[in-house]
Amino acid sequence: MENNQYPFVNLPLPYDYDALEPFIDEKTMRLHHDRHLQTYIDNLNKILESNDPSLRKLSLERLICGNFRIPLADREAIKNNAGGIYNHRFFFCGMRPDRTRPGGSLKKAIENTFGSMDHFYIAFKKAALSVFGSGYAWLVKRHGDLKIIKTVNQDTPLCQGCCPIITVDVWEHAYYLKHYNLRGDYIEDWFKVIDWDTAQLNYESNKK
Ligand code: MN3
Repeated sequence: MENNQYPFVNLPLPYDYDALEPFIDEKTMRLHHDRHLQTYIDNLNKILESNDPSLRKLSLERLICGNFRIPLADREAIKNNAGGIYNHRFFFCGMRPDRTRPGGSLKKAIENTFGSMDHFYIAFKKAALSVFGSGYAWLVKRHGDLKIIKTVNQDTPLCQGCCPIITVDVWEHAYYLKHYNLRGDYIEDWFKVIDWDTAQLNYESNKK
């Protein structure tokens, strides 16, 4: 991942703000990327600036999963803000406007694990709907097996030995302007902008 160390910067989206219309609206994408993600970046930089300089050499993953050099008092804030950066980048880069289709070894693995693509979508939607409060639903690979998991707030699957493949942000700020309280409708729309090519690369690169 680019820009994996202090100073963290807000990398531009790999598509225009309005590119995911009509599924994800432009205003949501602007606020989500330019304000929500920016805040995590600013907060993390600020915490690192006021800490031991050696922390500035740690990768985003190390900051999330912990390191003996991180002072106890800052551990939670560092984990949350670094997680906010990691999760948002992963989520934004996992979508694209020109519709891709599941294929290759990932599609086969999904069909083997869940029975069919349709069964996978049903199970994924159910998991994403059942995230209580704010968090994410993920398709991950763990010990070679595919699994759908949920994380709360800005926790990530990284420290649980999981390799993330796709994720959906189900914090209300990700959908409220367009879908109001209808998280299920948002998830259905998000299905249409999943970047399955990137998902396949994630699946292959994480192969153990
Ligand atoms: Mn978000």
